[in-house]
Amino acid sequence: MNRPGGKVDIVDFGRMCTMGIVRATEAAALAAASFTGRGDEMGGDEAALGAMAAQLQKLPVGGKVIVGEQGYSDNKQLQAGAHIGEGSKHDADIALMPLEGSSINARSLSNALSVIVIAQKDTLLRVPPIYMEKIAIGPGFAQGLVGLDRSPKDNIEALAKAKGVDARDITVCILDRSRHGKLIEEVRAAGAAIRLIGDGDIAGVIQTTDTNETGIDMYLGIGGADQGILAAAALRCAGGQIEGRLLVRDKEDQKLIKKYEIPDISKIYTLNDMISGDASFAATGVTDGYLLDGVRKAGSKASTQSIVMRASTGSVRIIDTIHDCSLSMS
Ligand code: VTB
Repeated sequence: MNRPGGKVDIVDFGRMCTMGIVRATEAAALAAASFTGRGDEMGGDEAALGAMAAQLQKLPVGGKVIVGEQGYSDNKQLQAGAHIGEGSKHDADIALMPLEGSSINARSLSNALSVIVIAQKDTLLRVPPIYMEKIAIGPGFAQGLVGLDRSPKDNIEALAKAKGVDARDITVCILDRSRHGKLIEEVRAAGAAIRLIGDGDIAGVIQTTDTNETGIDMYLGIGGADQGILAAAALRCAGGQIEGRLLVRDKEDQKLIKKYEIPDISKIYTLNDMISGDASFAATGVTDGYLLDGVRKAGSKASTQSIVMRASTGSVRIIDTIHDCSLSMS
């Protein structure tokens, strides 16, 4: 941060903070892993939050949390609006989820992750903690090939045509929720297969970027708005398209829409609306998933697997780390 002019430019913060954000997702994943399979969602959340916060205080820039913890914890260090890092100014925007998929982790199911995004200042969309309808596909397709203004059938057919396959060859990832009953019927009627997931729509969206490996072509459905921003940041780095539309269900949601000064609730947000500049995205597996292996522990040693991607350079690193848990993390 002590550079001439005192400014952190786009390239700088990515280079400076790549390992810093991975250390923070690793620490959160290791802490959350102590609660894997123990039926204690809150315990996992709190442990991950504390561990991530401690690491993020050491980030060599000043970051403002734009998408953060939603206030259920007494630990306010990573709430939206909080300042993190060593720099005193607001150099970068931060979005984070110390434990995405706390119920997955509590039940020891797949795809629980710890996630952080560091983005250029004032480039992340601030969204209320409500639901967001989402559609996402991976890279290599014409912009606007699919969209929330079209039916699932139209979107599936458009993607199948662009891939030169039949609609039957398309697999759509959807959160397993009763609210998706009609969507599931429509997708099946269109001929596509569905992979239902219990939680973890950030991982679901990222899986569209590597269809050969994951078997997932498209992500559809309603999940958290915060997860939408983090998923958009992942696609900013890995390539791909996402659209999101906020969903107001009741008066509480309406109050939040006012509080967050959202002018048009029907607006369809594109990837650029959700994240308009450079970003780095880091995630560490807590439990095993399509994307990453989960934490493994053996005696005083533990291993983690992380992915860190930079939009400005297109680099994608998979980092396998051995941790000696008898020594404190620093
Ligand atoms: C999704 C899922 C998350 O919240 O965003 C979901 O990806 C949405 O809320 O892992 P509901 O659980 O109410 O459907 C999570 O499950 C995190 O809580």
